[in-house]
This record gives sequence, structure tokens and C-alpha cells, in this order.
Amino acid sequence: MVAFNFNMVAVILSFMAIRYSATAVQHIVGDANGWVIPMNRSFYTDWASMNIFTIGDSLVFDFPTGTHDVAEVSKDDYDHCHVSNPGSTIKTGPATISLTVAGDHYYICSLEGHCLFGQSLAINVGNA
Ligand SMILES: [Cu+2]
Repeated sequence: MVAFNFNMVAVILSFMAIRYSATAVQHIVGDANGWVIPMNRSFYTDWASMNIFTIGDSLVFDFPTGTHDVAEVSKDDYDHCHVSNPGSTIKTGPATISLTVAGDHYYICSLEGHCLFGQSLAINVGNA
């Protein structure tokens, strides 16, 4: 009986693992364009509007190290293309960020001028 119960637990856990991996989405920010200074300033806003972000998903900011970086910032920083907490900036690309907290999240490139030309992303993460 004990062995049977352990097997049932293993089956249930493996089903949960399959469900989880099937629903967690890895979003390549900007798709094939990657994380760049976009051709137009609404590019990443448009990209975000075509995606649904859920807890457990991740963002991949694809850029060659040294060309860009990515910092998660406050809405105020996002609106002003400013990074109040530079210590959290990720300078190595590609950068994968797990979405573990529901709500609004803001990301910008901290390199001079890049955010002003549209290299910024605002998303809303929903509960799984
Ligand atoms: Cu940049």
C-alpha cells in the first residue's frame, strides 16, 4: 500500500510539472528585434500589448553585452528615463528575468539616450 501511494504522488507531481512547464512562457522581448533602440518609440508598447504576462513566465532581453543593459525601475523612473537604483542594472546579455510578482513592471535601458528613443518596456503581470 505504501509503495502504491508513493507512485500516485509521483504521478500527480509529474502531471503538475508538465502543466507548469506547458503554461510558463518565455517572452523574447521585441521578438526577433531583441532589446534595441527601436525604429519607433511605441515599438515595445506595441509588443507588450500583443503578449499576456503571467506569474511564472520570464522575459528574455536579448542584447550583446556592452551594447545595452536592462534595469527594472519604478513607474516614475520609466516615465523620466531615469534609473534611481543603478546597482540592480543587468549589464550582461541576454538577460532573463523571471516574473514572480503580479502587477505593473517597468524596464529601461540605462545607456544615454536609449530610453528616450523608446528602449523601455512596461508590462502588467497577472496571476497564474
Ligand atoms: Cu540600450
